[in-house]
Amino acid sequence: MDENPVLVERRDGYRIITLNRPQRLNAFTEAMHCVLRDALDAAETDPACRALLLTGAGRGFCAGQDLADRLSAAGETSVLGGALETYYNPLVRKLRALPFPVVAAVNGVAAGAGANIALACDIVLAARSASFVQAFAKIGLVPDSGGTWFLPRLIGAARARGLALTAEPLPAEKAEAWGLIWKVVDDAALLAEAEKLCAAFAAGPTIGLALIKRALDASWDNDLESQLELERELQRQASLTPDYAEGVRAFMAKRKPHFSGR
Ligand code: T3D
Repeated sequence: MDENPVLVERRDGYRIITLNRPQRLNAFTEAMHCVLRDALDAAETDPACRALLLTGAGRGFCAGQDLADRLSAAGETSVLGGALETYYNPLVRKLRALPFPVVAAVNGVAAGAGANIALACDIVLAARSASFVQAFAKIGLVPDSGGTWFLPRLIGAARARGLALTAEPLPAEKAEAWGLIWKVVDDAALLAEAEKLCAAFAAGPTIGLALIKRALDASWDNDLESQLELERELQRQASLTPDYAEGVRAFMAKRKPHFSGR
């Protein structure tokens, strides 16, 4: 059993969560899922937390499910589905629904569910040496953790099928060029860049940012008419926040806004 499969650091206005099983490229065990779930719940309920940075310890971001837990001593596998229902699916839902921006700093290889958990984050920064691998086909599985949903939407059907069916690694620079991720950063600059982004989000209009997440997520399933209606409603909600009033006042006074997150 790992001592600390997930590390949490508190910064001014945001938290850094580090997947911490570097000897297995931060592959998921049940214990790691449980600690991560608690860490995300704690961040969500802390009013001082207005952004989150997710990264991995060592040379990898996350290699998905720890396959050592999927083979019995007799060399047998078992029927899957339970872990998706209990752990992976709730994790993806939580990352999408957190009421502040989530930045993934993909420090190395992101494979299997590890790749798709990164894609579930709002902004994906990747080290130049990182890669994304839909490793599932190599072991007879199907991309999960939202992979079959995110991939075609982010990079189109042809590229999604290519990645999922061949399980070929996609280097970070190509992932950026294809629009799979936000930005590639030099390895040595990755964490500083991700922290800079989180600090900026932590000083931002948090409710407005959360509403932006909601609007963009809903757009995948809406027709234009429904989306226009949703934008009207979310704009109404945004306009009720003190941060909106502060934003307009600061603009008119030609000064920097001081957003409170309310
Ligand atoms: O409930 C369910 O099970 C359903 C949910 C499924 C979700 C999934 O994520 S299924 C997909 C699981 N993940 C994979 O299939 C990826 C397996 N890993 C790899 O293909 C490769 O390790 C990488 C492409 C990620 C990296 O390759 P490389 O050459 O850079 O590193 P490596 O030497 O393969 O790995 C380093 C160590 O990590 C190695 O251990 P060792 O030999 O040094 O003791 C390797 O065995 C270990 N490791 C890497 N990934 C996993 C792992 N150990 C257990 N599980 C892993 N997923």
